[in-house]
Amino acid sequence: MVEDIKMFGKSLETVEEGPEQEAQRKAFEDRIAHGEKIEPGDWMPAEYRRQLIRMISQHAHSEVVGMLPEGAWIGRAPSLRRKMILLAKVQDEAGHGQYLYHAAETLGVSREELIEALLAGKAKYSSVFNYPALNWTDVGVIGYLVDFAAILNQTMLARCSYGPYARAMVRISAEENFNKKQGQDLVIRMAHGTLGEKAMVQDAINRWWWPTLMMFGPPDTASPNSAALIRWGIKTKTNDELRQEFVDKIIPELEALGLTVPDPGLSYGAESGHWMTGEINWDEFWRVVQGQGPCNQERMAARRAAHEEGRWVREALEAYAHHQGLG
Ligand code: FAQ
Repeated sequence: MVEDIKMFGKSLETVEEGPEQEAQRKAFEDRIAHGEKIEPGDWMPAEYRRQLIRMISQHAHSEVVGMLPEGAWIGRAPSLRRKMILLAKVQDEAGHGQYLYHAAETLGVSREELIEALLAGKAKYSSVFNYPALNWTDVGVIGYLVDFAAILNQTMLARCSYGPYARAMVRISAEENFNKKQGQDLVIRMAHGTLGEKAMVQDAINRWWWPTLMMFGPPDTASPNSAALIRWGIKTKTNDELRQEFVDKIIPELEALGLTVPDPGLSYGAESGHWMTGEINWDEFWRVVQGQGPCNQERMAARRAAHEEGRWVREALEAYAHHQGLG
């Protein structure tokens, strides 16, 4: 069997699988089955490497693009305290992008290639960040719903079989928990505020509910990558399992605040103990993933502009490194 990984314009690895590779693959899978972490210099199947680069780079891009909807509100935060909290959160997201690009680099791909793929529209980032943050309340709802969804996913990934990704996730999840708390705090205050404030927070939940559910990815029946990811211990839960966990946790919390979700089909299964949602609009999800969401163009334009504006900094750093004999 020939595995030829073509990604970011170059071939990372070409492996002819004979008896020797078969034995390597078996030893590799045994290590994963025994809960050992795979580390950068270790032998790994080309497809394992490809899946990790795909997923970690998408994750990194999501953190960086994810700074945009909330970042737009830093200048309009209603108090100094709220401004400081939001600044710290957005800065955390930049840091998460950094950890993740580093983790991807351990797999033999450069940060420049990854960013180039994003800017060329070849790499994905989370669909949820292609929706607009229309008012201040959205900042709270993004923190509460989107960060909560991200935490559930990242807590699972902290147990993933690839060491650098798992370790990045431990740190990111801890920071993300604080980020969620700022959102939850804002939502609780608004829900207990004036009628106008409560209406605003309900409106924001109505707009972010479905995009948050879509964040977990397509249903298991339409998820081509899940089988390989689960087989190799990269993901340990499926998209639908994590989505269900989120719904079961968040609905009672929202109910306790007197808030609802915009889903007439929502029901509680007394026997299963699970909240069942109505049908998710997967056509909308795929449209957004394919670049036709409300803000895809705006997000990419912002990233391209930031990349251009930062060019002189990168060039200056390179020139300095060269001058010091480091480049
Ligand atoms: N958006 O076969 P599957 C955050 C693509 S971080 C766009 O099921 P997989 C922090 C998928 O890539 C949020 N595309 O894929 C924050 C694949 O396309 P490909 C990001 C999506 O990998 C909070 C195709 O569909 N988190 O929020 C999406 O098994 C607040 C088929 O899908 C991560 O990236 C989507 N939602 O499962 C920042 C976590 N879903 O690559 C600021 C790591 C799927 O074959 C503010 N990633 N696709 O061309 C994962 O856990 C997984 O990759 C999934 C998707 C669960 C996202």
